[in-house]
Amino acid sequence: MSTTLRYLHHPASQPCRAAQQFLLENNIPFEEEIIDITTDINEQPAFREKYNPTGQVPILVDGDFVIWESAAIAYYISDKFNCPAHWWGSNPQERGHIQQFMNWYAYTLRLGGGAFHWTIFAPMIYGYDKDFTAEIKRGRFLLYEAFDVLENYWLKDNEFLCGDTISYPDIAASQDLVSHDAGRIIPDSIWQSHPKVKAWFDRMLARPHAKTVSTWQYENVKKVLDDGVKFDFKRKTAVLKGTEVYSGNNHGITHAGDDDSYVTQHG
Ligand SMILES: N[C@@H](CCC(=O)N[C@@H](CS)C(=O)NCC(=O)O)C(=O)O
Repeated sequence: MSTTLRYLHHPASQPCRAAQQFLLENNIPFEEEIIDITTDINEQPAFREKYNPTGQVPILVDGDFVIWESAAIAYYISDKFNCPAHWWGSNPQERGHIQQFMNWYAYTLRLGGGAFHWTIFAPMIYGYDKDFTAEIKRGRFLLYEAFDVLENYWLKDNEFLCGDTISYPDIAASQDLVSHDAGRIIPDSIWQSHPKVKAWFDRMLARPHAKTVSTWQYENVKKVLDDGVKFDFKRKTAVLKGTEVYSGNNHGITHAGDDDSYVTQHG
């Protein structure tokens, strides 16, 4: 008996858009369920127990099987539905290179996402009276450093990040840049000094499914920047924990990590 895949996600989220693009690129049927992460729905114990102890999206539900982490979702789909080998590599070198990218990316380009988070969403969550200059600066530093490595290593001799055919890293990384592009985080000077990254990003954005999953982000972030629209964040905790590069100034915000009782209790 086949079950319908359920995909729990939010379009403001880079990893959600990436795994969704992967599902669409491979014509995998699924039902989508938007989890509104501006509320605290995903912080509820029942949600965490049922789907993901971290409360994060995306999440894929396949019958009784639940899997979270965007890259793991794409890998599972690829394996289960025999997707073309170019997505995750067809020989040891290709597979190794793809894993190399995903590991590099998680601690560099992905963390640079903080530049977007602290510029666009953080004021709505924590207050417009707070100055996030230091966090934004740190995020931009990580982002621009990652641009250098993309330009001079990953895209040095090939059209796509891990070779001359598209692989999952291309989707993951280009969806990071979608957030920055929508948020106007990347100055013209950075695009101009990284022409290979620019050409690759334009190529990725031209894919029909890249547009499908990115439209919400471009339209809504434009409303924030041009019309001063503010989302009604009901939560007062992080939305993008993985990309919250921290400046050391807590602005009077209570972060779970600032409460040392856990460490004190557990030694
Ligand atoms: N490494 C995870 C990151 C997932 C993630 O950061 N999700 C964020 C949105 S971008 C989220 O669900 N935030 C809500 C929360 O942390 O409560 C992945 O690739 O799936």
